[in-house]
Amino acid sequence: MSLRVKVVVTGAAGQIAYSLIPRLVDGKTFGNKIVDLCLVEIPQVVSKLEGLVMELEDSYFPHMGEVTYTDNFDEASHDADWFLLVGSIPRGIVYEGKKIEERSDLLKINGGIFVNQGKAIGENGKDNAKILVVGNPANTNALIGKNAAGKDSQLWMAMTMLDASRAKSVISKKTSTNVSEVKNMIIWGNHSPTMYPDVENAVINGKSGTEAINDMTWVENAFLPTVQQRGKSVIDARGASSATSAAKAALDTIIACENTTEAGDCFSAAIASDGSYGVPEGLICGYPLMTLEDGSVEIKRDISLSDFAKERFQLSIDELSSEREAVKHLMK
Ligand code: NAX
Repeated sequence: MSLRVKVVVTGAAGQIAYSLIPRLVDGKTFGNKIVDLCLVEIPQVVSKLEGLVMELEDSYFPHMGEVTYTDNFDEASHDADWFLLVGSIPRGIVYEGKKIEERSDLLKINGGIFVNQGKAIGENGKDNAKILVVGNPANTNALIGKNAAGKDSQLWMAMTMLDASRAKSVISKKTSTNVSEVKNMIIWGNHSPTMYPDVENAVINGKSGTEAINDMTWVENAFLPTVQQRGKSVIDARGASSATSAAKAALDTIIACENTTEAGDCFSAAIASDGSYGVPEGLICGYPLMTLEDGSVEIKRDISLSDFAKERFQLSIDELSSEREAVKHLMK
């Protein structure tokens, strides 16, 4: 096993990155490996990264290797093991004279970015590189990037771990259980308000979610809207989108991929469908995943879905299909 790992982070001057980057080199996320960081930003703000690098140097991180920063993604991508694609143009900003409010506008602008980044990752990244897309619309950005990369040995994921952690927190409060006792938490579908967080298949203190909660009215009227709208609630309360929790979720996704998944558990991320659970092939869809002993990441295939779950999941699959349709001109 390599004792060094190279991690590329885009959006490195943004608010998620400020919580994320120090914890990549703290000796916990990648264990004992030395972590080389390559931080990427757009030309307008790349110089700010000098300050972040100074802070990293001043922080006493024995596991930190070489740290570089650039506005040239191609250059950054060489021989990288992990790509954390956090950078994207957020909703609400004015871009080329237009306020970006619609998901369709976000798809257009960010889609173009992910074509170029995907190509560079396919050409220059390690053959077994793992790519975690955080920047929204995460699933469809990952779809575009994976398509442009054209290398099946690389694992493209869109982040749904934050949604899973939010769901665990709501369940733990409802059942007066510690969050660590909520396992097998699956987010099906898109990282958007159509996602389906699956209480029925969660395992709570060793009991099935259906048995431990036994209150579908609460699931439908309280749990689902709370989790699906949590991103908006944080924005309303904080005046900015989730940052420290999103960073923690990205770290938890890396840790889940770097370590074998315990029996009876799974982790949440969206990966390319192979047709499992009736999802059209190729869509980047939220699934229950497991990391096997050989380090490969697989979809957990023995989950059964109730009619209620299937109906909700289908709404999210339909949304992913329509997003794919909207970006088909960006796919080769
Ligand atoms: P910020 O606006 O603070 O930072 C984004 C940074 O990305 C900016 O510094 C910007 O200059 C940079 N950037 C833009 N285009 C770039 C490019 N082509 N290459 C490199 N850098 C580029 O946003 P932040 O709060 O950090 O959020 C980043 C993204 O995460 C947003 O798209 C946001 O919507 C998304 N989120 C995704 C979540 C998830 O669970 N998947 C949850 C949190 C968050 O909402």
